[in-house]
Amino acid sequence: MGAPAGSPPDTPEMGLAELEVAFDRAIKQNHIWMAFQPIVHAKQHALFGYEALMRSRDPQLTHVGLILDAADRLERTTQLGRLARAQVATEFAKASAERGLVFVNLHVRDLFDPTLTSPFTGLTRIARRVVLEITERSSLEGIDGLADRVAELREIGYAIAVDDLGGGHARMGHLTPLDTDFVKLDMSLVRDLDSHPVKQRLVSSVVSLCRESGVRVIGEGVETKAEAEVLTDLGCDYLQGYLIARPGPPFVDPV
Ligand code: G
Ligand code: MN
Repeated sequence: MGAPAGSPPDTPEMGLAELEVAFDRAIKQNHIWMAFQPIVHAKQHALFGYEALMRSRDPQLTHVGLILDAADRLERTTQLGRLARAQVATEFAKASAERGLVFVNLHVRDLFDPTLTSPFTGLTRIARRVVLEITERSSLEGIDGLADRVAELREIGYAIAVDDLGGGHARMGHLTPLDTDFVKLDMSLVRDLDSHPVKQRLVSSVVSLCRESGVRVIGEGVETKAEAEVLTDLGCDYLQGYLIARPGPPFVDPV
């Protein structure tokens, strides 16, 4: 049997049974880990927080895309999301307050996962230091109970970010139906921003719309000084990207 159409070319052509063995091993042997990438204030470059990003050191499911595909095919994305959030909570519970906030990616289908609001999970306990990033790539429109659920999450202390704004299928005219604290500009908008007047105008209108409603803007995937400077001049609040630092292993705080 072949890989499903549209899969990345390096998807191993594994049947479900074989894939399940590989996926279980990756989880049991701690081959899935969380990297952290700093987010800094645009003007002073002082640390504001980190985005937690899933990584793989599995010999077979060698990168995070393969892990996510496997979880999808095996219908175990909920389990994978819970594992990632538990790992983030463990790392961040040990981190000093100077580490700031931790931004955690949340798939829309995990928005209603009861572990997010259960008082017994690690992430809930540190909710006041957590920003849940919900991607704008999959449509947020027409999800029943979305506004109530977001209100419930914020009540517990989580902040909310709309991720990847302006990337993929997102419709810019339609900012977002979410009541949000942060907006993360997709890196396709950030790339070569200094030489693209149209992108500059888009970023500038997103920034002013956000300002009006007290939403803070993060530029993602910043790779050059010129991109960082233009973002800062256009009023973007925070920066993240290889220019500042690549995602790295969990930090160790001196005790
Ligand atoms: O979908 P989301 O925006 O959460 O994805 C972030 C991804 O972008 C991560 O996989 C991260 O490793 C990657 N990334 C972070 N900074 C940069 C960057 O400056 N350039 C590029 N090309 N990718 C980046
Ligand atoms: Mn993200």
